[in-house]
Amino acid sequence: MATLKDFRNNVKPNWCPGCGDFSVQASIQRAAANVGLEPEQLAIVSGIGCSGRISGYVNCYGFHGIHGRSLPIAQGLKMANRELTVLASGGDGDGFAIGMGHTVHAIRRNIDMTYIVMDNQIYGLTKGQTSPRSSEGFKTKSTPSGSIETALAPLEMALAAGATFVAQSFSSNLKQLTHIIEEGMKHQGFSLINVFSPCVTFNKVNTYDWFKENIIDLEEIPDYDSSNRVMAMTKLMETGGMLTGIIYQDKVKPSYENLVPGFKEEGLSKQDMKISQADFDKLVAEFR
Ligand SMILES: Cc1ncc(C[n+]2csc(CCOP(=O)(O)OP(=O)(O)O)c2C)c(N)n1
Ligand code: SF4
Repeated sequence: MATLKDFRNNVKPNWCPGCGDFSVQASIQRAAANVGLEPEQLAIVSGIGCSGRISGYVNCYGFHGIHGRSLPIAQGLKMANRELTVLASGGDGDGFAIGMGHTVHAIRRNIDMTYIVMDNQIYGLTKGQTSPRSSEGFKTKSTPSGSIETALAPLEMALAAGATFVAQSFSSNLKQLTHIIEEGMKHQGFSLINVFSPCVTFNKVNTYDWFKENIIDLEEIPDYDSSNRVMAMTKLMETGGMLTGIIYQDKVKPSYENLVPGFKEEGLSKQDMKISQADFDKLVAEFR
């Protein structure tokens, strides 16, 4: 059985020292080993951004896509081979700005995969512009007088779009993050995991200390019921979206692929895809 070591490769991440993305990488590797995967059973598809590099830093199948497009690729991959455990990942810019259309529809489509957003509330790779997650008043080179736009509330957005698994964690909490990724991998449907993953180089406001002061863990909320969508929405709104933990999970709704009639359990690579001459001729005849 594979261990954590088997999910490590010899590529040295070029993230800045202290970047939150290191912990996300470590948590994915731990979670994959803990749920009993082998490297060849896992695929990570990423977008563009500092966070997007993660697909090259884990020993498994990796696909570094284009900006905002990790989800179409990941969904295609899962539909082509449902035996694979598929992770999509990227930054808040990748998923909530250019890729937002894909994010909303992937959530409501509910294909069985896990989407990890490394949310640093800024564009890191392009050297620090305002993102849809930046707070009002946030000053960067692109908003020198402070952002006048409302920050996106991704988890409320996900609930409204019909998400079946909504969770949030923090890079500093490796234990919780690993557990949530494991649960996301095990969930039968689309799981969204937003991770507060500080950019130590360009975001001097939403720092590790800032998150520590502002995060509210679900364990602090008495009688919280993660199967109650209305409670999830209410608590998120009451806490300004700063909740961490598994905020909502619908364990009943079948995933997309389980609703497709005749969709084969076995990956395409293992199926006999040959078509007989008779069937081929019949098909061609339909277009005459
Ligand atoms: C189509 C397209 N538009 C813009 C860019 C430039 N670009 C690259 S990464 C990025 C944003 C990075 O921010 P985020 O997705 O939050 O990831 P981070 O670097 O913070 O991890 C942008 C705008 C691009 N590569 N492709
Ligand atoms: S610029 Fe920010 S997000 Fe990018 S590697 Fe450095 S700390 Fe991480």
